Amino acid sequence: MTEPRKPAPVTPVLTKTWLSPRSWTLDTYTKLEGYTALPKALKASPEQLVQLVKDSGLRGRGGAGFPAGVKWSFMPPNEDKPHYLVINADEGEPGTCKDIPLMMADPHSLIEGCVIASYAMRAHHCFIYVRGEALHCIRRLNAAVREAYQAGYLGKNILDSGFDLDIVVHPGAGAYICGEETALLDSLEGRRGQPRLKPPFPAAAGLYAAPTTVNNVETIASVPFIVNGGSDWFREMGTEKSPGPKIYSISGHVEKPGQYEAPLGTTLRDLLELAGGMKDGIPLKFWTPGGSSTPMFTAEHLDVPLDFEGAAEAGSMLGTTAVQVFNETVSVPWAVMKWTQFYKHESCGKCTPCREGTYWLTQILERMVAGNGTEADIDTLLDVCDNVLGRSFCALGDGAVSPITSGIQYFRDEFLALCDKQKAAPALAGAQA
Ligand code: L3W
Ligand code: SF4
Repeated sequence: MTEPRKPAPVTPVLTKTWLSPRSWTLDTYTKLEGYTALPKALKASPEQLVQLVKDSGLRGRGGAGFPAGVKWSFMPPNEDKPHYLVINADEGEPGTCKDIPLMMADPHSLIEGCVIASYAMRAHHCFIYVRGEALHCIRRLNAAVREAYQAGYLGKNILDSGFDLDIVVHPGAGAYICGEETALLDSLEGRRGQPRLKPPFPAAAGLYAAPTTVNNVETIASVPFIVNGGSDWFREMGTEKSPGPKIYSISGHVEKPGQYEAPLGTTLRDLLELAGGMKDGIPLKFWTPGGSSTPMFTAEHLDVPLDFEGAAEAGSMLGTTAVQVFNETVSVPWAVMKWTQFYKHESCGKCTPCREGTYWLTQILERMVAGNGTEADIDTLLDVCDNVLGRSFCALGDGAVSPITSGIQYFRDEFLALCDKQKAAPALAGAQA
Protein backbone atom coordinates (compact mmCIF):
# COMPACT_ATOMS: atom_id res chain seq x y z
CA MET A 1 0.00 0.00 0.00
CA THR A 2 1.33 3.45 -0.92
CA GLU A 3 1.85 6.15 1.69
CA PRO A 4 -0.91 8.78 1.75
CA ARG A 5 0.36 11.98 0.16
CA LYS A 6 0.90 15.04 2.32
CA PRO A 7 -1.37 17.94 1.30
CA ALA A 8 0.35 20.97 -0.22
CA PRO A 9 1.74 23.19 2.52
CA VAL A 10 -0.15 26.46 2.50
CA THR A 11 2.09 29.41 3.19
CA PRO A 12 0.06 32.52 3.71
CA VAL A 13 2.64 35.20 3.10
CA LEU A 14 1.40 37.43 0.31
CA THR A 15 -2.20 36.46 0.97
CA LYS A 16 -2.11 36.40 4.76
CA THR A 17 -4.15 39.59 5.20
CA TRP A 18 -6.61 38.99 2.38
CA LEU A 19 -9.41 37.65 4.57
CA SER A 20 -9.13 40.37 7.22
CA PRO A 21 -12.00 42.89 7.34
CA ARG A 22 -11.26 45.86 5.05
CA SER A 23 -7.85 44.36 4.32
CA TRP A 24 -7.16 47.05 1.70
CA THR A 25 -7.11 49.94 4.18
CA LEU A 26 -4.02 51.44 5.74
CA ASP A 27 -5.57 50.89 9.16
CA THR A 28 -5.82 47.11 8.70
CA TYR A 29 -2.46 46.86 6.95
CA THR A 30 -0.60 48.64 9.75
CA LYS A 31 -2.40 46.59 12.44
CA LEU A 32 -1.09 43.47 10.66
CA GLU A 33 2.58 44.58 10.68
CA GLY A 34 2.28 46.60 7.48
CA TYR A 35 4.89 49.33 6.90
CA THR A 36 7.23 47.72 9.45
CA ALA A 37 9.71 46.73 6.73
CA LEU A 38 9.98 50.26 5.36
CA PRO A 39 11.85 51.92 8.29
CA LYS A 40 14.28 48.97 8.37
CA ALA A 41 14.89 49.29 4.63
CA LEU A 42 15.43 53.04 4.80
CA LYS A 43 18.12 52.49 7.44
CA ALA A 44 20.01 50.10 5.11
CA SER A 45 21.97 51.26 2.09
CA PRO A 46 20.60 50.76 -1.44
CA GLU A 47 23.44 48.29 -2.10
CA GLN A 48 22.51 46.23 0.98
CA LEU A 49 18.90 46.00 -0.20
CA VAL A 50 19.89 44.91 -3.69
CA GLN A 51 22.12 42.25 -2.13
CA LEU A 52 19.30 41.09 0.16
CA VAL A 53 16.94 40.61 -2.77
CA LYS A 54 19.71 38.85 -4.73
CA ASP A 55 20.36 36.54 -1.77
CA SER A 56 16.65 35.75 -1.41
CA GLY A 57 16.61 34.36 -4.95
CA LEU A 58 13.34 36.20 -5.69
CA ARG A 59 12.54 35.74 -9.37
CA GLY A 60 10.20 37.85 -11.48
CA ARG A 61 6.57 36.82 -11.05
CA GLY A 62 5.40 38.21 -14.42
CA GLY A 63 6.27 35.15 -16.45
CA ALA A 64 9.95 35.21 -17.34
CA GLY A 65 11.38 34.51 -13.85
CA PHE A 66 14.38 36.83 -14.21
CA PRO A 67 16.18 37.26 -10.84
CA ALA A 68 14.81 40.49 -9.33
CA GLY A 69 17.96 41.47 -7.41
CA VAL A 70 20.11 41.00 -10.51
CA LYS A 71 17.72 43.19 -12.50
CA TRP A 72 17.89 45.88 -9.82
CA SER A 73 21.70 45.75 -9.92
CA PHE A 74 21.64 46.78 -13.61
CA MET A 75 20.46 50.25 -12.58
CA PRO A 76 23.40 52.68 -12.70
CA PRO A 77 24.78 53.78 -9.31
CA ASN A 78 24.92 57.46 -10.33
CA GLU A 79 21.90 59.71 -10.79
CA ASP A 80 22.92 61.54 -13.98
CA LYS A 81 19.38 60.99 -15.21
CA PRO A 82 16.19 60.35 -13.24
CA HIS A 83 15.63 56.70 -12.35
CA TYR A 84 12.20 55.11 -12.67
CA LEU A 85 10.46 52.11 -11.19
CA VAL A 86 7.53 50.88 -13.27
CA ILE A 87 5.14 48.27 -11.97
CA ASN A 88 3.66 46.03 -14.62
CA ALA A 89 0.07 45.67 -13.41
CA ASP A 90 -1.31 45.15 -16.92
CA GLU A 91 -2.42 41.63 -16.05
CA GLY A 92 -3.83 40.32 -19.31
CA GLU A 93 -2.51 36.83 -19.98
CA PRO A 94 -5.57 34.57 -20.48
CA GLY A 95 -6.26 32.77 -17.21
CA THR A 96 -4.10 35.07 -15.09
CA CYS A 97 -5.90 36.54 -12.11
CA LYS A 98 -3.42 37.11 -9.31
CA ASP A 99 -2.14 40.70 -9.59
CA ILE A 100 -5.55 42.39 -9.67
CA PRO A 101 -6.80 40.31 -6.67
CA LEU A 102 -3.57 41.15 -4.84
CA MET A 103 -3.98 44.88 -5.46
CA MET A 104 -7.67 44.73 -4.51
CA ALA A 105 -7.05 42.85 -1.26
CA ASP A 106 -3.73 44.32 -0.20
CA PRO A 107 -2.64 47.41 -2.18
CA HIS A 108 -0.37 48.62 0.62
CA SER A 109 2.02 45.66 0.37
CA LEU A 110 2.63 46.72 -3.24
CA ILE A 111 3.04 50.38 -2.24
CA GLU A 112 5.43 49.50 0.61
CA GLY A 113 7.37 47.31 -1.83
CA CYS A 114 7.48 50.19 -4.33
CA VAL A 115 9.00 52.55 -1.77
CA ILE A 116 11.64 50.00 -0.74
CA ALA A 117 12.49 49.04 -4.33
CA SER A 118 12.61 52.69 -5.46
CA TYR A 119 14.96 53.55 -2.60
CA ALA A 120 17.18 50.57 -3.51
CA MET A 121 17.34 51.74 -7.13
CA ARG A 122 17.54 55.47 -6.40
CA ALA A 123 14.25 56.15 -8.15
CA HIS A 124 12.09 59.07 -7.08
CA HIS A 125 9.21 58.37 -9.46
CA CYS A 126 7.25 55.17 -9.63
CA PHE A 127 4.45 54.38 -12.06
CA ILE A 128 1.94 51.60 -11.51
CA TYR A 129 0.62 50.75 -14.98
CA VAL A 130 -2.74 49.05 -14.45
CA ARG A 131 -4.85 47.24 -16.97
CA GLY A 132 -7.42 49.84 -18.11
CA GLU A 133 -10.41 47.53 -17.81
CA ALA A 134 -9.74 47.07 -14.08
CA LEU A 135 -11.31 50.39 -13.08
CA HIS A 136 -12.19 49.03 -9.63
CA CYS A 137 -8.53 48.25 -9.06
CA ILE A 138 -7.36 51.66 -10.28
CA ARG A 139 -9.77 53.31 -7.81
CA ARG A 140 -8.57 51.12 -4.97
CA LEU A 141 -4.91 51.79 -5.72
CA ASN A 142 -5.48 55.52 -5.95
CA ALA A 143 -7.22 55.48 -2.57
CA ALA A 144 -4.34 53.52 -1.03
CA VAL A 145 -1.74 55.86 -2.56
CA ARG A 146 -3.64 58.83 -1.07
CA GLU A 147 -3.62 57.14 2.36
CA ALA A 148 0.11 56.47 2.08
CA TYR A 149 0.84 60.12 1.22
CA GLN A 150 -1.23 61.30 4.19
CA ALA A 151 0.62 58.94 6.54
CA GLY A 152 4.06 60.06 5.34
CA TYR A 153 4.94 56.80 3.57
CA LEU A 154 5.05 58.65 0.22
CA GLY A 155 6.05 62.15 -0.82
CA LYS A 156 8.93 64.21 0.56
CA ASN A 157 11.32 63.01 3.25
CA ILE A 158 9.62 59.66 3.88
CA LEU A 159 9.78 58.77 7.59
CA ASP A 160 12.45 61.47 8.04
CA SER A 161 14.88 59.50 5.92
CA GLY A 162 15.54 62.25 3.39
CA PHE A 163 14.20 59.98 0.65
CA ASP A 164 11.45 61.33 -1.67
CA LEU A 165 9.12 59.25 -3.80
CA ASP A 166 6.01 59.97 -5.85
CA ILE A 167 3.74 57.19 -7.13
CA VAL A 168 1.41 57.65 -10.09
CA VAL A 169 -1.27 55.07 -10.90
CA HIS A 170 -1.60 55.01 -14.69
CA PRO A 171 -4.44 53.19 -16.50
CA GLY A 172 -3.64 51.30 -19.68
CA ALA A 173 -6.07 51.26 -22.58
CA GLY A 174 -6.91 47.59 -22.97
CA ALA A 175 -4.09 46.27 -25.17
CA TYR A 176 -2.56 42.92 -24.12
CA ILE A 177 0.74 43.83 -25.78
CA CYS A 178 1.23 46.62 -23.23
CA GLY A 179 2.10 43.87 -20.73
CA GLU A 180 5.35 43.50 -22.70
CA GLU A 181 7.66 45.79 -20.77
CA THR A 182 8.91 48.00 -23.61
CA ALA A 183 5.44 48.35 -25.19
CA LEU A 184 4.27 49.36 -21.72
CA LEU A 185 6.94 52.07 -21.59
CA ASP A 186 5.90 53.39 -25.02
CA SER A 187 2.30 53.46 -23.84
CA LEU A 188 3.30 55.27 -20.65
CA GLU A 189 5.07 57.89 -22.77
CA GLY A 190 1.79 58.47 -24.61
CA ARG A 191 2.61 56.48 -27.73
CA ARG A 192 0.95 53.48 -29.32
CA GLY A 193 2.20 50.50 -27.29
CA GLN A 194 4.54 48.39 -29.43
CA PRO A 195 7.63 46.48 -28.30
CA ARG A 196 11.02 48.16 -28.65
CA LEU A 197 14.19 46.46 -29.79
CA LYS A 198 16.23 45.05 -26.86
CA PRO A 199 19.03 45.83 -26.08
CA PRO A 200 19.08 48.47 -24.83
CA PHE A 201 17.26 46.96 -21.87
CA PRO A 202 15.14 49.33 -19.77
CA ALA A 203 17.85 49.57 -17.09
CA ALA A 204 20.03 51.34 -19.67
CA ALA A 205 17.34 53.24 -21.60
CA GLY A 206 13.76 52.82 -20.45
CA LEU A 207 11.09 55.40 -19.67
CA TYR A 208 12.03 58.71 -21.38
CA ALA A 209 15.32 56.97 -22.29
CA ALA A 210 16.30 57.00 -18.59
CA PRO A 211 17.30 54.05 -16.36
CA THR A 212 14.12 52.09 -15.58
CA THR A 213 13.22 48.84 -13.92
CA VAL A 214 9.96 47.13 -14.81
CA ASN A 215 8.76 44.59 -12.25
CA ASN A 216 5.55 42.63 -11.84
CA VAL A 217 3.11 43.43 -8.99
CA GLU A 218 3.66 40.14 -7.14
CA THR A 219 7.45 40.53 -7.35
CA ILE A 220 7.43 43.93 -5.65
CA ALA A 221 4.73 42.96 -3.13
CA SER A 222 7.10 40.17 -1.99
CA VAL A 223 9.84 42.64 -1.06
CA PRO A 224 8.54 43.90 2.34
CA PHE A 225 8.23 40.26 3.49
CA ILE A 226 11.83 39.58 2.45
CA VAL A 227 13.04 42.68 4.32
CA ASN A 228 11.20 41.56 7.46
CA GLY A 229 11.84 37.81 7.19
CA GLY A 230 15.31 37.77 5.64
CA SER A 231 16.64 35.90 2.64
CA ASP A 232 17.11 32.58 4.49
CA TRP A 233 13.47 32.57 5.60
CA PHE A 234 12.36 33.24 2.02
CA ARG A 235 14.53 30.40 0.75
CA GLU A 236 12.90 27.96 3.17
CA MET A 237 9.93 27.98 0.77
CA GLY A 238 9.95 26.70 -2.78
CA THR A 239 12.94 25.09 -4.47
CA GLU A 240 16.61 25.97 -4.56
CA LYS A 241 16.41 27.72 -7.92
CA SER A 242 12.83 28.94 -7.57
CA PRO A 243 12.48 30.04 -3.95
CA GLY A 244 9.54 31.59 -2.19
CA PRO A 245 5.77 31.43 -2.17
CA LYS A 246 3.68 32.00 -5.29
CA ILE A 247 0.07 32.88 -5.98
CA TYR A 248 -1.39 30.27 -8.32
CA SER A 249 -4.63 31.40 -9.98
CA ILE A 250 -6.81 28.39 -10.65
CA SER A 251 -9.72 28.68 -13.04
CA GLY A 252 -11.95 26.36 -15.04
CA HIS A 253 -13.46 23.03 -14.07
CA VAL A 254 -12.56 22.90 -10.39
CA GLU A 255 -14.93 23.07 -7.44
CA LYS A 256 -13.41 26.24 -5.95
CA PRO A 257 -11.64 28.42 -8.52
CA GLY A 258 -9.56 31.25 -7.10
CA GLN A 259 -6.11 32.30 -5.92
CA TYR A 260 -4.11 29.79 -3.88
CA GLU A 261 -0.77 30.64 -2.35
CA ALA A 262 1.70 27.78 -2.13
CA PRO A 263 5.47 27.35 -2.34
CA LEU A 264 6.95 27.28 -5.83
CA GLY A 265 7.26 23.67 -6.93
CA THR A 266 3.75 22.68 -5.82
CA THR A 267 2.11 20.21 -8.21
CA LEU A 268 -1.29 20.41 -9.89
CA ARG A 269 -2.29 17.33 -7.87
CA ASP A 270 -1.83 19.35 -4.67
CA LEU A 271 -3.36 22.51 -6.11
CA LEU A 272 -6.46 20.56 -7.15
CA GLU A 273 -6.79 19.38 -3.58
CA LEU A 274 -6.74 23.00 -2.39
CA ALA A 275 -9.29 23.92 -5.06
CA GLY A 276 -11.71 21.20 -3.98
CA GLY A 277 -10.97 18.79 -6.82
CA MET A 278 -12.41 18.54 -10.32
CA LYS A 279 -15.89 20.05 -10.67
CA ASP A 280 -18.62 17.40 -10.36
CA GLY A 281 -15.89 14.74 -10.44
CA ILE A 282 -15.54 14.93 -14.25
CA PRO A 283 -11.96 13.90 -15.08
CA LEU A 284 -9.21 16.31 -16.09
CA LYS A 285 -8.32 16.44 -19.77
CA PHE A 286 -5.83 19.29 -20.24
CA TRP A 287 -4.52 22.35 -18.41
CA THR A 288 -2.12 25.25 -18.72
CA PRO A 289 0.54 25.77 -16.05
CA GLY A 290 0.95 29.50 -16.65
CA GLY A 291 -1.63 30.95 -18.98
CA SER A 292 -2.45 30.19 -22.58
CA SER A 293 1.04 31.26 -23.75
CA THR A 294 2.52 28.25 -21.97
CA PRO A 295 2.25 24.86 -23.72
CA MET A 296 -0.63 22.82 -22.33
CA PHE A 297 -0.25 19.79 -20.09
CA THR A 298 -2.48 16.73 -19.69
CA ALA A 299 -3.51 14.40 -16.86
CA GLU A 300 -0.07 12.77 -17.23
CA HIS A 301 1.50 15.94 -15.83
CA LEU A 302 -0.31 16.04 -12.48
CA ASP A 303 2.94 15.59 -10.57
CA VAL A 304 5.10 18.10 -12.44
CA PRO A 305 6.59 20.52 -9.89
CA LEU A 306 5.29 23.96 -10.83
CA ASP A 307 8.47 25.98 -10.49
CA PHE A 308 10.50 27.58 -13.28
CA GLU A 309 12.72 24.52 -13.81
CA GLY A 310 10.08 21.81 -13.26
CA ALA A 311 7.62 23.27 -15.78
CA ALA A 312 10.39 23.77 -18.36
CA GLU A 313 11.80 20.26 -17.95
CA ALA A 314 8.32 18.83 -18.58
CA GLY A 315 8.08 20.81 -21.83
CA SER A 316 6.21 23.96 -20.83
CA MET A 317 6.81 27.16 -18.83
CA LEU A 318 5.74 28.38 -15.44
CA GLY A 319 4.55 31.66 -16.98
CA THR A 320 2.22 33.53 -14.65
CA THR A 321 1.07 30.38 -12.76
CA ALA A 322 -2.34 30.81 -14.35
CA VAL A 323 -3.58 27.26 -14.03
CA GLN A 324 -6.56 26.80 -16.36
CA VAL A 325 -8.19 23.43 -15.86
CA PHE A 326 -10.35 21.75 -18.53
CA ASN A 327 -12.35 18.56 -18.12
CA GLU A 328 -13.25 15.88 -20.61
CA THR A 329 -16.21 17.81 -22.00
CA VAL A 330 -14.00 20.40 -23.70
CA SER A 331 -12.86 20.08 -27.30
CA VAL A 332 -9.14 20.84 -27.55
CA PRO A 333 -9.29 22.29 -31.11
CA TRP A 334 -12.15 24.56 -30.04
CA ALA A 335 -10.22 25.86 -27.01
CA VAL A 336 -7.11 26.31 -29.17
CA MET A 337 -9.17 28.25 -31.73
CA LYS A 338 -10.50 30.61 -29.03
CA TRP A 339 -6.98 31.32 -27.74
CA THR A 340 -5.68 31.87 -31.27
CA GLN A 341 -8.50 34.34 -31.98
CA PHE A 342 -7.32 36.23 -28.90
CA TYR A 343 -3.70 36.41 -30.11
CA LYS A 344 -4.80 37.49 -33.59
CA HIS A 345 -6.84 40.28 -32.02
CA GLU A 346 -4.00 41.34 -29.71
CA SER A 347 -1.09 41.08 -32.19
CA CYS A 348 0.24 44.63 -32.40
CA GLY A 349 1.05 44.24 -36.09
CA LYS A 350 4.66 45.39 -35.88
CA CYS A 351 6.24 42.23 -37.28
CA THR A 352 5.10 40.08 -40.20
CA PRO A 353 5.40 36.54 -38.73
CA CYS A 354 3.05 37.32 -35.84
CA ARG A 355 0.70 39.72 -37.66
CA GLU A 356 0.18 37.43 -40.67
CA GLY A 357 0.74 34.15 -38.85
CA THR A 358 -1.93 34.68 -36.21
CA TYR A 359 -4.35 35.71 -39.00
CA TRP A 360 -3.72 32.53 -41.01
CA LEU A 361 -3.75 30.28 -37.96
CA THR A 362 -7.14 31.68 -36.96
CA GLN A 363 -8.53 31.21 -40.47
CA ILE A 364 -7.45 27.56 -40.56
CA LEU A 365 -8.64 26.74 -37.06
CA GLU A 366 -12.02 28.38 -37.61
CA ARG A 367 -12.42 26.38 -40.82
CA MET A 368 -11.48 23.14 -39.07
CA VAL A 369 -13.75 23.71 -36.08
CA ALA A 370 -16.60 24.54 -38.47
CA GLY A 371 -16.13 21.03 -39.90
CA ASN A 372 -14.54 22.08 -43.20
CA GLY A 373 -10.96 21.02 -42.45
CA THR A 374 -8.70 18.56 -44.23
CA GLU A 375 -5.85 16.46 -42.86
CA ALA A 376 -3.40 18.73 -44.70
CA ASP A 377 -4.58 21.59 -42.48
CA ILE A 378 -2.79 20.04 -39.52
CA ASP A 379 0.54 20.16 -41.36
CA THR A 380 -0.19 23.69 -42.54
CA LEU A 381 -0.92 24.76 -38.96
CA LEU A 382 2.39 23.31 -37.78
CA ASP A 383 4.23 24.88 -40.71
CA VAL A 384 2.80 28.34 -39.96
CA CYS A 385 3.65 27.86 -36.25
CA ASP A 386 7.20 27.03 -37.27
CA ASN A 387 7.39 30.32 -39.14
CA VAL A 388 6.12 32.31 -36.17
CA LEU A 389 8.03 30.63 -33.33
CA GLY A 390 11.42 32.27 -32.77
CA ARG A 391 10.89 34.57 -35.76
CA SER A 392 8.64 37.12 -34.09
CA PHE A 393 9.79 40.39 -32.61
CA CYS A 394 8.47 39.71 -29.11
CA ALA A 395 7.17 36.87 -26.94
CA LEU A 396 3.55 37.30 -28.08
CA GLY A 397 4.29 35.43 -31.31
CA ASP A 398 5.92 32.52 -29.47
CA GLY A 399 3.07 32.44 -26.98
CA ALA A 400 0.46 32.40 -29.74
CA VAL A 401 1.70 29.12 -31.19
CA SER A 402 2.04 27.30 -27.85
CA PRO A 403 -1.61 26.17 -27.59
CA ILE A 404 -1.57 24.95 -31.20
CA THR A 405 1.67 22.98 -31.16
CA SER A 406 1.02 21.45 -27.74
CA GLY A 407 -2.64 20.78 -28.58
CA ILE A 408 -1.64 18.86 -31.71
CA GLN A 409 1.18 17.10 -29.82
CA TYR A 410 -1.18 15.64 -27.21
CA PHE A 411 -4.55 15.57 -29.02
CA ARG A 412 -3.77 15.09 -32.72
CA ASP A 413 -6.67 12.63 -32.98
CA GLU A 414 -9.12 15.37 -32.09
CA PHE A 415 -7.79 17.60 -34.85
CA LEU A 416 -7.95 14.65 -37.28
CA ALA A 417 -11.50 13.92 -36.21
CA LEU A 418 -12.48 17.43 -37.29
CA CYS A 419 -11.80 16.37 -40.86
CA ASP A 420 -14.60 13.80 -40.52
CA LYS A 421 -17.93 15.63 -40.26
CA GLN A 422 -19.57 13.05 -38.01
CA LYS A 423 -16.71 12.84 -35.51
CA ALA A 424 -16.43 16.64 -35.51
CA ALA A 425 -19.87 17.07 -33.92
CA PRO A 426 -18.64 17.68 -30.32
CA ALA A 427 -16.28 20.45 -31.41
CA LEU A 428 -18.97 22.00 -33.56
CA ALA A 429 -21.29 21.97 -30.55
CA GLY A 430 -18.55 23.67 -28.51
CA ALA A 431 -18.05 26.27 -31.21
CA GLN A 432 -21.71 27.24 -31.02
CA ALA A 433 -21.72 27.42 -27.21
C1 L3W B 1 19.12 43.68 -18.50
C2 L3W B 1 19.84 41.78 -19.68
N1 L3W B 1 17.87 43.21 -18.30
C3 L3W B 1 16.64 40.14 -19.49
C4 L3W B 1 15.18 41.69 -18.18
C5 L3W B 1 14.17 42.18 -19.18
C6 L3W B 1 12.86 41.80 -18.48
C7 L3W B 1 13.20 40.52 -17.75
C8 L3W B 1 12.78 39.26 -18.43
O1 L3W B 1 8.39 38.34 -21.00
C9 L3W B 1 7.37 36.30 -20.24
C10 L3W B 1 7.25 35.94 -21.69
C11 L3W B 1 5.76 35.65 -21.83
N2 L3W B 1 20.10 43.01 -19.16
C12 L3W B 1 18.53 41.26 -19.52
C13 L3W B 1 17.59 42.02 -18.82
N3 L3W B 1 16.45 41.29 -18.81
N4 L3W B 1 17.93 40.10 -19.93
O2 L3W B 1 14.60 40.54 -17.57
O3 L3W B 1 13.00 39.38 -19.80
P1 L3W B 1 12.39 38.41 -20.87
O4 L3W B 1 12.68 39.03 -22.19
O5 L3W B 1 12.91 37.04 -20.63
O6 L3W B 1 10.83 38.33 -20.58
P2 L3W B 1 9.61 39.37 -20.78
O7 L3W B 1 9.73 40.14 -22.05
O8 L3W B 1 9.39 40.18 -19.54
C14 L3W B 1 7.61 37.75 -19.99
C15 L3W B 1 5.43 35.10 -20.47
O9 L3W B 1 6.15 35.92 -19.62
N5 L3W B 1 3.98 35.03 -20.19
C16 L3W B 1 3.04 36.01 -20.02
C17 L3W B 1 3.05 37.07 -19.32
C18 L3W B 1 1.83 37.77 -18.95
C19 L3W B 1 1.78 38.55 -17.85
C20 L3W B 1 0.53 39.04 -17.24
O10 L3W B 1 -0.57 38.93 -17.76
N6 L3W B 1 0.67 39.63 -16.05
O11 L3W B 1 2.89 38.88 -17.21
C21 L3W B 1 3.43 33.79 -20.08
O12 L3W B 1 4.04 32.78 -20.21
O13 L3W B 1 5.46 34.72 -22.81
O14 L3W B 1 8.03 34.81 -21.93
O15 L3W B 1 12.52 42.78 -17.57
O16 L3W B 1 14.31 43.52 -19.42
N7 L3W B 1 20.81 41.13 -20.32
FE1 SF4 C 1 3.73 42.84 -32.32
FE2 SF4 C 1 3.29 40.19 -32.47
FE3 SF4 C 1 5.48 41.18 -33.47
FE4 SF4 C 1 5.13 41.16 -30.79
S1 SF4 C 1 5.36 39.37 -32.10
S2 SF4 C 1 5.96 42.83 -32.06
S3 SF4 C 1 2.89 41.51 -30.74
S4 SF4 C 1 3.40 41.68 -34.18
